[in-house]
Amino acid sequence: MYYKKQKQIVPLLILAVAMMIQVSCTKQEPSDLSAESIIPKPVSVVSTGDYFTLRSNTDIYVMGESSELLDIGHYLADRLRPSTGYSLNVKSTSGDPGRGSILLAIEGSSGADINSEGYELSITGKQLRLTAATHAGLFRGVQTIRQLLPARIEMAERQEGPWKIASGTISDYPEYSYRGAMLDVARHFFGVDDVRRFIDFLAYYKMNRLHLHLSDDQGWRIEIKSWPNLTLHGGSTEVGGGPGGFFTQEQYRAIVDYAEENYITVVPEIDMPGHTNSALASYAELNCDGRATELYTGIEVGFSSLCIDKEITYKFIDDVIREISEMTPGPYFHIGGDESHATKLSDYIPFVERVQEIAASHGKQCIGWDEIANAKLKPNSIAQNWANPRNAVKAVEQGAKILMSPSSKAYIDMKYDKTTKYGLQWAGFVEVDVSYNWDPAALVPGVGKDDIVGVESPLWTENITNIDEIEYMVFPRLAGIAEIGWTPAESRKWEEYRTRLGKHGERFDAMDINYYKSPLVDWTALDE
Ligand code: TNX
Repeated sequence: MYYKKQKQIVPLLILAVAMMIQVSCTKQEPSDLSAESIIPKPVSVVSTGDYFTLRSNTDIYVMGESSELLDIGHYLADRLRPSTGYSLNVKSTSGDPGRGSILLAIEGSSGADINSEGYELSITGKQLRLTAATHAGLFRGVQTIRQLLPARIEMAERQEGPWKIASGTISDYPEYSYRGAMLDVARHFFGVDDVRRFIDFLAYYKMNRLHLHLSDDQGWRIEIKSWPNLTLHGGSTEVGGGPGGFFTQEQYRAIVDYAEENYITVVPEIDMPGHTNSALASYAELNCDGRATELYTGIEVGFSSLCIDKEITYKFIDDVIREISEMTPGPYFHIGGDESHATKLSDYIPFVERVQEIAASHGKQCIGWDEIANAKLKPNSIAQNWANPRNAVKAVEQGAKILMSPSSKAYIDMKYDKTTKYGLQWAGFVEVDVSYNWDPAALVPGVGKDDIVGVESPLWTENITNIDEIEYMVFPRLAGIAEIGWTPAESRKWEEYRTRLGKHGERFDAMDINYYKSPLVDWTALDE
């Protein structure tokens, strides 16, 4: 084979030059929409061979006067302005704004109204038109627009154009309604700015749930006005003995608001009855023996338990769930329930049943780690499958739904391989292919697609201490989990995804994300 190639060296050279010209042309003038590397992969893409150009006089129009629509227009303009340097005015219109414009419109009858987050993007040489049945759908579609522009669009400094988008039509909607990630702010505390950046990451990959693990043995991270010592004392340290920290209620509200602007629902978790040492250290009366425990800065699990027999325990839980629920517009309250090794099963069961009722009395639907399936579940409770598939089956048999977070695939605190500096490895190494290559509906026999609300990747932070380390564990695995939640299983193939993911390397660079350059992927770097 090789020799033949050498004999044909001249025609090959011509071919190579022709291909180079073609490649540089496609870079300049993208003309094949279906060849773009969008993650999550859209349901349907039809290419028409032309392109739309974003110019200095391009304006963003929204159909009608709605302030929510205008906000989405401004969100798009704000993303595109720093790198293009264009003014990108956002205006209301009642009719077709014509040539050279971007138009965002709510259209109940749009082909993408299959569910509430679908959208349709129609790109011609003249106009870029994004329609959806809901604002959330438009917001998801805006992420597609960002990904169709050159990676440099994400840079904070002004870049050279041209800013071209291949023409065609994209019709898109998610496979699952719950697509999220969890951040453990209890083992190490992370402030509002770090959480905002985490939310930006979720939004870029069309995720819609942010689960915050707000309490654990090592720290209590959310101000509760009726139990102030929880944060004053219980929030004063973290793993390794650092200063810890906590969100004031005002800061928590700011996170909820920022998530809402990104059409992301916050899922607050207070882990119980185990993982509660920080509360037990803050209030002596929560302990069966009436004596406060010491603060804890190690990483063992399964040694603490709320006192199941004391009425004050339920007063405490009621106050905590009430105060957090009042600040949380989303429907969920996560009650934890994992690794309660210091609680007898005969105590655990009535405890979980009572806490579900307390959450319901504050208008919330319960999520809990899969162990909660040992108790009688309310029909709207959700069991988060992380460890024991038998618990998932038990939950489904009770009519409850499942959130899929299998630790050996979805845990983004697991090391990629033996060289990874951060994270744990009790569930095995989770390389990028391992975290991508699975189907939630084919994981547990007896748990099918209709039983599953979606997927979530938890980031536990026993040995993750700053945003750079968070980014390294999150990227690139988050993109793959997002695709599992959005794209139908039959459209997902690792070999094809791998190529698309490689192209996102330059987007990670442009966003200044510290990502893991997995050797399984050919990364495209940003040429600056
Ligand atoms: C198990 S996953 C836990 C957490 C740890 C995690 C570390 C789960 C529900 N419980 O307490 O942080 O392992 O990977």
